[in-house]
Amino acid sequence: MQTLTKEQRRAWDINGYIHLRGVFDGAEAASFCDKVDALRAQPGYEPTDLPRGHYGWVEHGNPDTESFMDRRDILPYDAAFRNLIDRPEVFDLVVDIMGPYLAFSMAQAIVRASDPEFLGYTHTDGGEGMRRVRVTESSHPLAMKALYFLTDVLEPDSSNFTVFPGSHLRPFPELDEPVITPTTPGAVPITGKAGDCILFSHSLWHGPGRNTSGQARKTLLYNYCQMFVRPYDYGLAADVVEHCTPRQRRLLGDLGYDFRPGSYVYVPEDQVELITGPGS
Ligand SMILES: O=C(O)CCC(=O)C(=O)O
Repeated sequence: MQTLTKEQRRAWDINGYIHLRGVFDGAEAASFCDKVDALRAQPGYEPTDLPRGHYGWVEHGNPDTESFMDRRDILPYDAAFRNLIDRPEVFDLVVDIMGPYLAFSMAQAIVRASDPEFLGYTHTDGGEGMRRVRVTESSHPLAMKALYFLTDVLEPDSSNFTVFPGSHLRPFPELDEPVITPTTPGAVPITGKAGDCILFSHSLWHGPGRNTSGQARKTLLYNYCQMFVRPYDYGLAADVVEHCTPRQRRLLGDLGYDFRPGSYVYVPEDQVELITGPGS
């Protein structure tokens, strides 16, 4: 398997994120864009009037492909979404960062519309509990994401994915302190091309910035966690498992045997071989 270069490892350790360029070529990025647009005609999980962080079932999304969309649990919709979970160029690096005892925990497609009213927001991943957990520099993270740009983000104010480098390792303002926003000093609005991928730690403060560019930003987000962490899309991917390779099945929680006490905390004997093997 590939491993991080020295520069990538340094970027991960110090900044909490890595920018991979050209993971998809233009044609593949456009093809993923079409697949994301096609989700709108189908039922699925989107933010509804449920409390923050929860998703409700909708019969279809807004058909305007430039309007906001946040669709979760997207693996069942297309083999290309499924196969992205362990595509070697990125997955190898995820394994180098996370170690082999990992699971796939969330697949999401987001469209950030051009909308002067939306000012963006900044957060860590994993809800209220994980916000208060910061592992050390030399530790594997609890969770991380691969964010794929499907459209170019070449200028500021294009709903740039905005990060606070190094914030994954230090105390950062929490609930009782001023709210961190994409314009707080220290924010870095990332620019990149369709097909780039950003790997980032769950504890990095990050989020979308405002978008007055006239064009929506379209993104895929794939989340990985340590196997003992409960996945976001828990149980929802069961119907895709039958189409998956053994490695993909394992990443989606299929241990090869029924759940027994100790499962997921202690892993199957073939875990390392399966995760680091050829994958097919
Ligand atoms: O890309 C976005 O707009 C939001 C991404 C994000 O904040 C997240 O994945 O938690």
